Amino acid sequence: MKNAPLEALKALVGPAGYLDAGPDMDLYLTDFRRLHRGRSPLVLLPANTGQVAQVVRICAQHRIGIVPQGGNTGYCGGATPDDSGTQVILALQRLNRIRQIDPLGDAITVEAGCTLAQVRQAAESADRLFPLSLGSEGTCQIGGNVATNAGGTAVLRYGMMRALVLGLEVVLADGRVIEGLKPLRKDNSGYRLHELFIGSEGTLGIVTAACLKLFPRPVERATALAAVADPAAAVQLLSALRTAAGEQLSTFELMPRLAVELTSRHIPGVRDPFSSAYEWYVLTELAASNSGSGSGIQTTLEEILAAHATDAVVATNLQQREALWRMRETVPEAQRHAGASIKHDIAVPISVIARFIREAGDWVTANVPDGQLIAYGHLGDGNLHFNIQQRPDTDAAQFLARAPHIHRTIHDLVAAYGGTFSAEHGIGQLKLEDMRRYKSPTELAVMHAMKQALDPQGILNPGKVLPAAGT
Ligand code: FAD
Ligand code: 2HG
Ligand code: ZN
Repeated sequence: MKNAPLEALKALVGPAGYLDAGPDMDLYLTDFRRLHRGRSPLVLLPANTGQVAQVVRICAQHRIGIVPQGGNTGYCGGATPDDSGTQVILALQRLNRIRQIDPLGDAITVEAGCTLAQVRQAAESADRLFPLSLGSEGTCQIGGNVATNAGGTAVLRYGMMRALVLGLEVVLADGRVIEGLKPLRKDNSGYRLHELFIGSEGTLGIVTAACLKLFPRPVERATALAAVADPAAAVQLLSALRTAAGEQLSTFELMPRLAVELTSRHIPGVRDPFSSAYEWYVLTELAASNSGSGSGIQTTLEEILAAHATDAVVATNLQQREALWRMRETVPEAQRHAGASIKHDIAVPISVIARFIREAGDWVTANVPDGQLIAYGHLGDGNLHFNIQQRPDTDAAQFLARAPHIHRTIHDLVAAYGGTFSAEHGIGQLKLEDMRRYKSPTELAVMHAMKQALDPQGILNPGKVLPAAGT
């Protein structure tokens, strides 16, 4: 027998607007990391905000759970339905128009299903920069970037996605729409409502469009791969670069030797640019937006590296710069080629990060003989991907079976250092236990109150972000 609400949803979006069977549907049911798999009777592909609002209204009427999905590159299973087979997936990919570019006001208004690469390209065609920079930019979508408050490799200078949003258009859980796309730099007229939805992972509202900040395009860049003795030396280098270059310092990414080895082995075109092997490396970049200012960023970079790095390769042309960036951006891909990985997306205060890496690294060496530490990432933001890579010729299933114990130990240590168990990837369905363990009862109670106020029936991305109350 046909299910009347599902038939109403299909009639609403039309034949081009849904999938209810076939291999294409499978892509929506599993996350990028293949950690989660769910079931769903229907993937909805609405064509515009009006259709999204009507879909939500029908779902609200029948208490049908809705799982918003963007590019499905998220790391925590936030866009994957549960296995009840009752939740519908709401994919935003057809809302993919650039609505407006305002180079004079440095703002761009885009629909949620635009890919990040599309938005960066649109900004560039107006001689502006949209600075969010993620390895997944060709696939992830602006709605997903907003919903996860994405970070990446330019946070040091431009902030996370939250800092780049001027306003949002959001469909609420009852189908009403907040039309908040004003490109205002200042607006203290009551609560900044759009802020609520940034980082809420689809649990408070569905983002259908965003008004984003643009910046002048850098006209000069100086990029280097530096070798340093250890993470403490990397932090000293960071401090020296900040002092010398101020806000021109836009990237500071740490990589261990294993990252260089894995990318050189598994990624075509990547090679170690040094003739000697070093223990630790930093990819760093200074960028100047005003040519002829006498900024001399290349000279600044070379001088600081001469004083603070063991060795360094400074890119002298675009091709060399791209090769250095490729090494950093393909570390996750190289990790996949090399086998199983137990990942942590943590942040601790920069002043203690070197001590943290030593203590947590010693624990890994002593307790995970079949794993190798590959701690890399956004050192300039105090954010590390403290990952443990399965050693060659070991058993993946045995290695992964110990993941819960390893996560617990590392996250407890992070908490002792005053840090967080989720710096940029969010919570999704992966880190609900951590929410319960590390968030205070007061923090959780306020989050539940916000959820209750905005989605009293609990139909928006059920089972994500918030651990069930009282469990
Ligand atoms: P999805 O995975 O589709 O969804 C993520 C969450 O957002 C889900 O909870 C979903 O329900 C919700 N959501 C999606 N769209 C909407 C919407 N329109 N309205 C409401 N909720 C919505 N992340 C970083 O922060 N920094 C990095 O450096 C980084 N690098 C990456 C590199 C690679 C190679 C890969 C594969 C991923 C990387 N990521 C990184 C993770 C991921 O790309 C980001 O979290 C990204 O913001 C997710 O966007 P998406 O469109 O794929 O969202
Ligand atoms: C990155 O910074 C991403 O490359 C992915 O956030 C990190 O795979 C990871 O652990
Ligand atoms: Zn990252």
